[in-house]
Order: sequence, then structure tokens, then C-alpha cells
Amino acid sequence: MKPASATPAQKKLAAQVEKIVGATPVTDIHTHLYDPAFRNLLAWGIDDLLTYHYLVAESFRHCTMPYEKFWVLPKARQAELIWQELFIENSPISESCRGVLTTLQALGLDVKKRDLPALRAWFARQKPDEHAARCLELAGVASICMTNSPFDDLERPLWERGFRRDKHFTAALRVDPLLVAWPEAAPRLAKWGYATTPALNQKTISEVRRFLADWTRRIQARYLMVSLPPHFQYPGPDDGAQLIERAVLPHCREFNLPFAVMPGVKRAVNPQLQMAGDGVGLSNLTTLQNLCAANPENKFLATVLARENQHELCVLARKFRNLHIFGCWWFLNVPSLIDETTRMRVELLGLSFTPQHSDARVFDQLIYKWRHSRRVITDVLLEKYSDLAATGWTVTPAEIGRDARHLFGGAFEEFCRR
Ligand code: HDL
Ligand code: ZN
Repeated sequence: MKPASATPAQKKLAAQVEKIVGATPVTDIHTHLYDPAFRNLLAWGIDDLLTYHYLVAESFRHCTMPYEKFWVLPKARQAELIWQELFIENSPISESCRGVLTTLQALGLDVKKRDLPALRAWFARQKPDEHAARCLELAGVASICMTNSPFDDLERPLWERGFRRDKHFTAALRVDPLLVAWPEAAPRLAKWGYATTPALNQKTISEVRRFLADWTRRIQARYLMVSLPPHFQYPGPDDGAQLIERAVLPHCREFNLPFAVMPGVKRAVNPQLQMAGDGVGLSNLTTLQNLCAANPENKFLATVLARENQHELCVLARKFRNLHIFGCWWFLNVPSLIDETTRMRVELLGLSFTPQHSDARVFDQLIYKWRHSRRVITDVLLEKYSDLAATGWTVTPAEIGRDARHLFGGAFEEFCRR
């Protein structure tokens, strides 16, 4: 809608949607952030922002330095290299670069000086807890779901010791090693006291369930989550499919937890990029269809990594009420694809989905990831409400608020409570 030609009613609706959606707090259902108790795992500040693996990948499009030479540099030097390549020698026009600038501007910093030392000095003066609270406020985020893996040697000991939880942080039990690398996972569980063997006999299956139950209780998991390669098949004879069928799904039914599946990742397509080296592949979503159809008592959350899988994912959500789709994940988390995906989802699913999660790894990123997504979601909602108004159906501010709360975590909470 062109503002110049907008009628008074259209201008009033636009102002209402802007204000209400802009002020609706978000439940961020998938991030890689940590409760402040994980102090040494919590990434924040300018050097973590600049060395985010998205920017590492983009900087190697220009940088000719040998990968191994880059990886041995101190983080601050890596950040300086990335700043030089992506911000000084080339305009910071990509979504990841723009995000850094959105965040710095929101924090009240002057980016036009292009003064990295000054930016560093500012962050050095910030107190972590106060800074985190400011980021939550500026991002409009009320609750953050972490990604918690018992297989992470840095994270596991703190959970085993126990700590006082911060009320803003919930947990999700990440089980990739169990499902995509069982032969390596089995001896680790055995070392932790679970009588597991690589052979998936009944004893092993019941011990895997005990492992899942112990960790679900320990972290108070909201859901279980796995990312899957494009070719993953269910049902199937593979260890992963067997463990899903005989351990994960019965566990999720027993604890009434959703199982989040995220197909489409090709891990380490360029291992020299380390965490930045993963790629994307077109998934066979018949796997997800089979999961939903064969397990009507289970609840499934799903997001996909390939743009080309998004339409089929939407149609699957229309077929299965035990499927709740969410987010514009990773390589899809760019304005053009958030717009395309959210528009398609609203047109096919109404409001019965969760349009976004941040996937943030650096605390400050919450600001840009949510400001950029909120902008797109607001514009899509306004257009759809305007279409309704053209039929004579005028949404009320209360209804706009209800819809926004639904999209920003309400639908997810409702799905989890079922
Ligand atoms: O597997 C995942 O949860 C992905 O989100 C990866 O962590 C990926 O590295 C990422 O950070 N994407 O945004
Ligand atoms: Zn993630």
C-alpha cells in the first residue's frame, strides 16, 4: 500500500499494526544463547558479533589467507580482518553485516565513524548482566529457549553440578549425536553410566530412554530437537530411525514433549570453515510426513533449511495437526525469504505457526534478528489485514494483539500444552 494514496482508515490500521506488533514481547523458541550461569559460554560484544560464523563464511569470499592461518589468530584479530573485508573494503550490505550495524545503532553507537577501537572500548565498559538486560529490552524478547546438549563437554558439567536458573531462559534437549552418530554416542552413554551397546537391543533402548528422561528432568526440557541430513529416512533400518521409533518418540509421549526435527543440513561441506562450513540440501519431507502420520500421539515441531522445501512443509502442516512449523532457519533468515515464507504460511495456515526464531549465538544479535524479522512480519500482517478490510472485515486492536501474541510464542505454547 503506497502511503501517499492510503485512506485515513488504512493509515489508522497501519499505525495500529505497527504499534501493537512492535510492542508484542517475543518467546524465542530456538537459540544458541546460554543462561548467564554459563558465563564462559555466553558470547556478546563487538568481537563475537564480527566473528559470528555467518560473517566468517562471507569474509572468506574476499580473504585469500589460508584457512588454518585465520583460525590460529586471536579473536580480536579475526574480528579486525572481518571488519576490514566486509565493512571497510566492501559495503556491509549483506543481512549478517547489516545486522551488526542495526545492533550497534540500537545500542546508541555511532557507526558512521567506522571506528572499531572506539566500539571495542564501549563494549569493554559494559557489565555483562546489564548489557544482556538491555539487549532483551531492545529486542523485545521475553523468553529465550537454549539449545542444550549433554554431548557438549563444556556444557554438561554445569548441568551435572546444577545451578540457579535465570527465569528468562528455558531449555531444549538437543540429541543430534544420538540420532546421527549412534556408534560414537553409545560408548559415551556407557561412560556416563548407561548400559548401552552399539547394538540396539532392548536393554540399550531402555537405557537410552533413561538417559533421555534424566536429561529432560535435569534441564526441564521444553522439547527434544535434532537436525537431520537431507537424505534421512523414517521409518528405516538405520540406527537413527530405530532410536526415534523405539526411544525418542515413546519418551516424548511419556513426558508430553514435542520432538523438533530440522531436516536439510549438510554438515561440513567445507570443513576448513569449521562451524561456518555447513551447507544445505533438498530434503525428502516424506520422512516428516511418515513421522506425523504414524505417530498421531506425538507432537512435532519442524523447520527446514532448503527454501524449496518450504511449500511442502506448509502443506504438511495443513494435513497434520500434530505438526507445528516454525522459523526461517539459518540461510533462510534473510528479509526476502522471511517475507516470502511468512506470506505463504499466512495464506496457507492462517496464524497456526510460529514465523520466526532467532537462532542467535551472540546475545547482542537478538536486537537485529528480531528487529529485522518483526519489520517483515508486521508488513505481511498489515497487508493481510488490509485485504480483510477491503471485504468490510476490520480487525480490532484487541484482535491484532491476540494475533501477534499468537505468532510470537502463543501458538507454540498452546501446541506444547496439548
Ligand atoms: O543446527 C542448528 O541448530 C543450526 O542453527 C546451527 O547451529 C547453525 O550453525 C546456526 O547457527 N544457524 O543459524
Ligand atoms: Zn540453531
